[in-house]
This record gives sequence, structure tokens and C-alpha cells, in this order.
Amino acid sequence: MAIDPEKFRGFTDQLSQIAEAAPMSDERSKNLMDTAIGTAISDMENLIDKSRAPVLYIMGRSGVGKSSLINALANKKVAEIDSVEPTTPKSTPYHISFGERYASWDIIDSRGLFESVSPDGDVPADTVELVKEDLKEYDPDVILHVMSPDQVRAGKEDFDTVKKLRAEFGPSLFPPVLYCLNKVDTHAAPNQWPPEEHPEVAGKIKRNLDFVAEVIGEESKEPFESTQPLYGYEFNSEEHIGVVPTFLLQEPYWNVRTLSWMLGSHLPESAQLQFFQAQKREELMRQFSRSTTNRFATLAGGIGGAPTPIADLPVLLGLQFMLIGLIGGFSCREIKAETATEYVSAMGGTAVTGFVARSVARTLFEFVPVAGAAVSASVAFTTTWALGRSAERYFFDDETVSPNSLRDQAKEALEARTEDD
Ligand SMILES: Nc1nc2c(ncn2[C@@H]2O[C@H](COP(=O)(O)OP(=O)(O)O)[C@@H](O)[C@H]2O)c(=O)[nH]1
Ligand SMILES: [Mg+2]
Repeated sequence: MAIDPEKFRGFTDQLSQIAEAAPMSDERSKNLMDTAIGTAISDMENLIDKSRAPVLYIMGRSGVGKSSLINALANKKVAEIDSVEPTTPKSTPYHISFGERYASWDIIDSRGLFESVSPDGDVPADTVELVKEDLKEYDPDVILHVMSPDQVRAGKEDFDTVKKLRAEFGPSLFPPVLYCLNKVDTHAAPNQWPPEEHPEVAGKIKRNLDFVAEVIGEESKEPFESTQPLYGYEFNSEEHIGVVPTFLLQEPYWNVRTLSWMLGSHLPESAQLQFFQAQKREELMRQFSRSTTNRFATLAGGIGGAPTPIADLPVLLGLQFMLIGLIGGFSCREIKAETATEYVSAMGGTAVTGFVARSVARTLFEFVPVAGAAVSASVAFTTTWALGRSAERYFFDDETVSPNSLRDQAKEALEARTEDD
């Protein structure tokens, strides 16, 4: 089970009941509820209601692991590995459907693209035509350019091909490119894996990543994981997303999670939910929960884009209930009021079954450290943040951690936020 846009709509219809049942609720709250929750819902709309399949376009020479990459990302066998690719350029579209996850993907495997690059490095007309037609037909969100270490240094014309194509299209029509450096195990002797435990191999991988960055002219690169350039770089650029090393020969694959997260976080918002949900990679949905918690806390605290903090207590509770439901949904529980209620009653130490708005509102109310009905910006932020993280622990780890015990962490998150702004 995962987030179904239909069910999400049913769930949001129930939210106003929380505000109505909250202590100190009045007419004014009811009206505010509609606007504030309306903002949160429309914020989630791009993500959930307008959710659509991501469209990925895969390029790379024969044998680099394009089919392996499709299977590794999708977490199931979709593409034939070691298939004989035609010598003429021709692409294969896959529509992959993940029924029980309410998700589907479109992946276009542009087989043989670089095979037709002539030795002098020119891009033959038929290749350019193929890519042009493909881009027009499929309108991909991202291009994944797969290569292997031995080609990185020899494959200048591959990079040039993409560059020329981009120039021909104009930068705004050409999707951003993410480079996947596959087969990094070829840097290692059989007993030198994984690279985290073999600095020599790690060094070779990093040098290759640096080389890619240099060839494509991306000076401003950041290690994607702040302490670990080994997992890849993210570029500060419209043209290139980043470069990520992988091992895709067999499970356990190596570093697919980084590739997935970098790719997913650069997709248009409407394509993100289906991209992440499909993969059955809990870690990704957990990160997704965290970014939603940050978003809701920010919205509640009136920081960043939101004009005013949600000072009205009943409205804040409604917003928090929605966040809890969403996190339940991201953890693959059914998104409905009963799921959020289950968390709330676990936190309150009361066994409430079903959806009882009044007891839910009362329990949530206990976590807001204020007297009276007005909530300060920092309280709105920290309480929402702490609840989100606590809900994450409950739904993802089966742990009952009171939001109160996460308050210090929430304050740190708030300080970090305020410094960012
Ligand atoms: N050593 C090694 N082999 C790989 C890796 N990924 C894929 N392969 C193998 O490389 C061959 C070509 O892979 P395939 O996915 O069919 O490449 P494609 O032609 O680009 O679609 C297959 O035998 C794969 O099993 C990897 O990370 N390391
Ligand atoms: Mg293939």
C-alpha cells in the first residue's frame, strides 16, 4: 500500500473535523482551517493529486549496463541484460507499472546511440535525428548517461555528442543530464570490495568522478553526501545534475540509493512521488517523509515562503494530523484518518480505534507547549517538526518516541532553518 491520490482526497476531507473538535475551536478557526489546510493541500497537490509517471531517457554505449540500471532502479526485472543491440540507433520504450504502489514509470532505452558516432567524433545525422525525435515524442524529465570507467577517458566524443545535441536543441528544451559511472568494480581486484573498505579503489573511483566533472566543465561540484565524495557529486548547474558511481552486476548493488535520491530530487515535483514510491526502498521514502516534515514545519512556522505562522491552535492540529497521515502513507500504510489516529493514540497512551476526532485533537493538543489559543512561530515549527519525526519513527521503525523527547532536535532544526533564510 502506498499513497493513492484518490484516498488522499478522502483523507483531506476529514481534516476539518479535527479543527472542529479541538479545544477552543470557534467559527474563526473553522474559516482559518479552510485557508491554512487549503494551502497545505495545494502544496501537496503537485506531489500527490497531480502525480504522474517520471520519464527517464537512458543513453550510453552497448554493454555499459543500461539494462542493468533499469532493473536496479525499478527493483525488478524489466529489461533484458546482455541483449544483442541493433547496430542502427533505435530506442526501446518501457512503461513499467508498479500496481500495488500506485506508480508507473516511463523509461526509454536509447540503444546503440553512441555506436554510430564516427571515429572522427562527428555526430551522424541519424543519431541526432533519433534523439530529436525521441525527445519530442517522450519529453523526458531527465537523461541518464551511463558509462563505464574505461570509456570515461576514451569517450570524449560521447560527452561532445551530448554537448552538441544540447546546443542544437537549445538549453531550455534539453533535459538535465545525470551521469552514471557504472562498473566501478573494474577498478578493484576480486577481494577489494566494497570500496568503503579499500581506500585504493575509492581513490580510483573518485579520480574518475573528478575527471567526468572536468570534461563536462562543472567546476562547482559538491559531494552529494557531505563527508563522502565517493558516493558522487552534485553539480550546481542547469545542464548537469551530477555524477554517481555504481555497481550493478548483481545484488547487493552498490550506491543505487544515491543515484535514486539524486535523480528523484531533480525530477519535477509531479513525478517525484511515483518515482520514489515504486522502488520499495524504505530509505528513500523515509527521506521523503523528512522533507515533508520540514515543509510542514516551515509552513506552520510561517518561515520561508509562508507569510504568517499558523497561530491558531485548532488549525495547527489539523495541519499536524495531515502530516501524520502523509508519513503513514509514505511508509506504505493506507492514507486515511484511522492510520493517523493509530499513531496519535499510541503517543497518548490511549487505545482509540477508528477515527475519533475529539480524542485525537486532545492528544495532539497535549504536545503543544502553550497556554491559550495563540501559538508562536517557533512553537508552531518545533511542535510540527517533532511530531513529524516521531511519526516517522512510529511508522518506519515501529517505535514509540514521544514528540516531547524530540523537542531539542526540533529547536536545532529551526535554528538551522533560520540561518539559511
Ligand atoms: N562487472 C560489472 N558488470 C556489470 C555491471 N553492471 C552490468 N554489468 C554486466 O555488463 C553486461 C552488460 O549489461 P547490460 O545491462 O546488458 O548493458 P547495456 O547493453 O548497456 O544494456 C552484463 O553482462 C551485465 O551483467 C557492473 O557494475 N559491474
Ligand atoms: Mg541493454
